Parts: sequence; structure tokens; C-alpha cells
Amino acid sequence: MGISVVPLAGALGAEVRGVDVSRPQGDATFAALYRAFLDHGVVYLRDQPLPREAQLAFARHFGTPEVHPIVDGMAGNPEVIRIAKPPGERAFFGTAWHTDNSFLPKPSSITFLYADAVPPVGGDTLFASMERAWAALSEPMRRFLAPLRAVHSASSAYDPGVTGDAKYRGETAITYTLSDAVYAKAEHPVMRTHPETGRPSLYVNATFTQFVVGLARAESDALLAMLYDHAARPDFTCRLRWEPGTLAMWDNRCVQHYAVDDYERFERVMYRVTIEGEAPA
Ligand SMILES: O=C(O)CCC(=O)C(=O)O
Ligand SMILES: [Fe+2]
Repeated sequence: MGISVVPLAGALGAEVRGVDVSRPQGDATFAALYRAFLDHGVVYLRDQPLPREAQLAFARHFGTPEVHPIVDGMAGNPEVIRIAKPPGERAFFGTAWHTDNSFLPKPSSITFLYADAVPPVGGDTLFASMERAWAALSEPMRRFLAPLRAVHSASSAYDPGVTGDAKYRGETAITYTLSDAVYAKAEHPVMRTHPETGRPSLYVNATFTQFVVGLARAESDALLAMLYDHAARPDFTCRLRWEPGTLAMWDNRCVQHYAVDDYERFERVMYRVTIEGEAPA
């Protein structure tokens, strides 16, 4: 049986059918899947029975899984983060627009997220095409932004002084370890070019981008607020409804995402693997 690709929305997203990740795949299958991923920014496969080792093995076909410098990985598999939300708690992981780990000098290229337990309704993930966002800016604005750089840091999302220290004291389902990585800074271009497709995209996000280098603070704040607003336009987005056994893979080099916090009463358990990226250019 061949692979088929069924788009989810006009801007990005597609379901890939006809791949059973738990079985050995030929090179042609990986090539077709990777092509769909590059074309659509985020792809997902339904009904995948996938133990952690198999998820890691699958991810390794696309690069090197990394260990998160702040969020604790699983005991036996440090490259896997268990994103669990118990019933009765509010979701906090990923509940704001971001690209994964843009605070690193080499931000994660790909994220694999596997749904193990999902609420009967709610807990969807939104994705936004930063290529669409870039292309929809006016030509003078693109010209202004193209040479600019911005500073990213994990601190506003991870500083215990800002976000509370419960996760650093092991009191939450997802636990963190305090290190210099929380306060480190990385500088990236405001417009990046995808290393494989050559397509330009807007590369700032509300979670990790702190300021645009060289602008006055008020200018930077106003500019970033406008860009965040612009990039979150529904026209550039798609929305993934998870089922147990759904495996998604998205491209952090050109896509933002947002984990919707609308299922307080229910449990949700996901497993995440990210792939080491390259310095944005
Ligand atoms: O739980 C989700 O839907 C996404 C969380 C997130 O931001 C991530 O896994 O990178
Ligand atoms: Fe994320």
C-alpha cells in the first residue's frame, strides 16, 4: 500500500496515511514522509502503537534526538519528555505561541509528539505557518525586518522567579532542573531561510523572543507585539485534534505551535522527542 497525504488546512498541516511506524520502513517511505513534512510543515499519522524506544528509533531516521537542558527527560530515555497533565490541573506546557527551544544557539529542527492519553474533547494543538506570516507582510515591512536580529531566552518561560518554583521542586507532573540554560541568550535572524526548502519565514515567537537588537525598547516591544498578532492570524493556522496513537512531526524552522488549555477536568499524556537543529540563517 502506498502513502497518501491528506491536507488539513490551506496554510499547513496534513495527515499521512499508509505508514505503520512500528514496522521497518524502506528508504522510499521515509523519503515520501519527509517530502510531505517539508511541504506541509506539520504531518500526523493516526493509530500508531508506539512504545518509547520505537518513537526514538523512528525519530533517529531524521536526525539526532537531544536532551532538553531544563525540562527533565524520562529516567530510562532522557531524550523523551513525558508531557503529562493530571485531571484537575491546568495545562501549562506549550500553552503560548512558540517554536521549540528557540532560546538555544541551535534550536530544535523537528519535534515528534505522540499522544498516549487524550481528553474526550479539548487539548488540541494549534500550528501556524511562519512562511505564510512572512509572505503576508508588506514589502516595505519585509525589507525593514530582513536584516534584523532578535535575542531569545528561556527565562520568561522557565525562570522560577517568574513562573513559580513548583516544577523545580518536583511538585508537578513535568519537572524541571535549574541551570544556566534558563538565563542564557541566543541571537537569531528575524527572518530565517529554511536550510532545505530555501523558503523564508518569520522567526520570532511570543514565548522566547525578548527584543530586537538595535531598536529602542518601546520600538522593539511594539514591533514584536504587531508581529505576534500578525503571525497568529487564523488564516495561517491549522488545528490538530489528537487521538490516542496519533504521532505528529512538525518543523520548528518554519512553524509555531500552541497547546490549547481547555480540558482541566481530564488527563492528557504525550511523549516528545526533539531533533538537534542548526543555527538559523
Ligand atoms: O502538548 C502539546 O500539544 C504541545 C506541547 C509543546 O509545546 C511541545 O510538545 O513542544
Ligand atoms: Fe512546543
